[in-house]
Amino acid sequence: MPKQILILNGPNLNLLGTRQPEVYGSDTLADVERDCAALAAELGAEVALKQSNHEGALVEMIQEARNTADGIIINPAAYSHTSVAILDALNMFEGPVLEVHISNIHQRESFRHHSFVSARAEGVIAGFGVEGYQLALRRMVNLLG
Ligand code: CA2
Repeated sequence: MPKQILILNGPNLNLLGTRQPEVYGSDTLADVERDCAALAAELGAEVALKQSNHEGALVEMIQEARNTADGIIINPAAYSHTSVAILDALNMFEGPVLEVHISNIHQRESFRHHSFVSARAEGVIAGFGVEGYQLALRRMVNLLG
């Protein structure tokens, strides 16, 4: 049975590729989903990509993942910097968690330098553009063995 990997995205990432291309590039979330699905197939895994603008919905998706996913790759977007609820939900997930940021959050405003989720994540990728999702996916497949 192929390993199941959830790629979870937080608020405003549904608009990826439509604004601020100098910060986030021009790929859309649908492009990310297509590229990750293709890479997952090469690596013998399966991905499901989800996005929500709502903190509680993201918490519920993480809770559901306890029964449906072996690992989670998450870009919590702005909730990275504010959400103890998402951190708590991830702490109740037993598999590996990897955190992705498209931009280099450490090069930006100081309020973006801290992420609550990083305390839970096995690894963090920031500043590699949307390529970060693919790098995280390769790492996740290795972690899942
Ligand atoms: O760099 C990242 O991936 C972020 O998680 C993106 C968040 C930001 O709040 C974090 O500090 C860093 C913002 C997501 C906004 O998504 C859009 C991207 C392009 C166009 C419109 C929205």
